[in-house]
Amino acid sequence: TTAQIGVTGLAVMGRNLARNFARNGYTVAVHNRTAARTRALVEEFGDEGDFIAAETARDFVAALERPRRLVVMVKAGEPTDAVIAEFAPLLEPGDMIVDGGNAHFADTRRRERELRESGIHFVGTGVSGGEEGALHGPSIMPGGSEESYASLGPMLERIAGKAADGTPCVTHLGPDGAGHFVKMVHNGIEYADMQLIGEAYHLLREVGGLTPARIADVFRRWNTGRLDSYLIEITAQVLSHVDAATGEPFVDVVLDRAEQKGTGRWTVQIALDLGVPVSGIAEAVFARSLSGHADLRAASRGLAGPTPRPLPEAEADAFADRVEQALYASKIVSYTQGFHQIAAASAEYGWGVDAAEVARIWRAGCIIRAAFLDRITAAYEADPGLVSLLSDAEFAREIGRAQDDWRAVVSAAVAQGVPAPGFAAALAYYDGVRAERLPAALTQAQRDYFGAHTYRRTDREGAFHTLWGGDRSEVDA
Ligand code: NBP
Repeated sequence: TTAQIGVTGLAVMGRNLARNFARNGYTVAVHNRTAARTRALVEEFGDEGDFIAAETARDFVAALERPRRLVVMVKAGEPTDAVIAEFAPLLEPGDMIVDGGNAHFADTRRRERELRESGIHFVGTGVSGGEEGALHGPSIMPGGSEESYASLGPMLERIAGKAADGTPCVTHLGPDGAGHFVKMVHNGIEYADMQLIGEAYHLLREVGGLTPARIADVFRRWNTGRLDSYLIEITAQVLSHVDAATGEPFVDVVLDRAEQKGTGRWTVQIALDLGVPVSGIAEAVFARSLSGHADLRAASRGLAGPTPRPLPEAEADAFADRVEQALYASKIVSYTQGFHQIAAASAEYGWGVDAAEVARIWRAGCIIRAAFLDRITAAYEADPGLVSLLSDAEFAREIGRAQDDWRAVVSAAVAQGVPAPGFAAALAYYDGVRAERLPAALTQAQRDYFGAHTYRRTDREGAFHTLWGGDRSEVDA
């Protein structure tokens, strides 16, 4: 027998992805650098489907039907290059290497280019949803050639998560690094979503005066409305959990230092290179960073500031409603920024990424899955050339209705000394993009003053320079 697909790298993600393929009726060749993992998979889960265990790279490749489809699920970075170096010499033109790890899209572009010479399709593929998603149906974000998708697409559609309307959460996003880029921005948006939820919780607690259990109820209520999403749902679960050892709310016994693996940071680094303002994602990355600086925080703890005074009990519900508005409006801004970044990269690299499709495949299987994504798909389907999500009439109307409460919540945060960088940055972005005039005029004039960087005028074409050190007359630049 031959396998229709092979998976090498059988840690949590690869193992569950292999099981997912097998449970969907495919014969799956499995391989891992350390053969014990391969044997363990077949021993534990062999009855779930047809596996072919391969101990060597040669046996693994020999087990695959042609053209070969080989999924690599190893630690991103050097291990991926090591695995490619090991397998590429054993492959033939037309074969496909699917990298399902969290690779940097620039690495994916390089690997795709290098392998293209030997006729091997390198398919950088984002996989979201963690280990549960990998097993039960992840959101899958493949890049690579059209030809590779023609071969892989039907299999990926079988194993992908399914949205409420039954459509699989996978699509061909574009050539080379498009899939890994979209996965990276997905993770950046995930950082922003989590930060905004964190700020909502913090404000409900410090300003609203609510207990974690009461806040869990608020999130549960929100989850029945327009904020309906996986992250809101798990937030309610976490907030209602009580620590067995101490009897305290679980959230109070967890050390308040958030870690990160790097995709959020990449999103911001690349946004800086592309010149796209992703301030919400950036604030989320920096907020995690700040939380981790124990010495800085210890040294700053005595600094002056207001002590939050919780609102009277009778006002708590109304405050929670305002926080919902602030959270929703800020969330629209994060997605606006993330989709801007995808559009900018798509233009830069000629990917042709379809924004409506991106929102569509994030509706199930992944961490940011949310009812809200249907709305984004609808917005881009109605106008594929939409410059900004904020210019969609529906979103503009909703954010317009939210803005008074949004401002009130940011004001309360500032007045009471509760940090809300995500809410505040999102509001500043909103006010920035809608402003008739920005102080950038002054910035540009300063640049002309100290560096003769020139400026353009509002009243006529051309570039100009003022002789600041001389008679201050204006000259054509
Ligand atoms: P890890 O990222 O922990 O990687 C472990 C796997 O890499 C093992 O199979 C290991 O083999 C293999 N490996 C390493 Br390390 N170095 C190797 C080398 N030089 N040659 C061959 N194999 C090597 O596994 P994971 O958490 O399952 O994640 C797999 C990929 O999926 C990563 O890129 C990750 O970023 C991505 N991802 C993870 C999640 C998640 O929730 N965990 C979600 C989405 C994407 P060994 O057994 O011989 O040591």
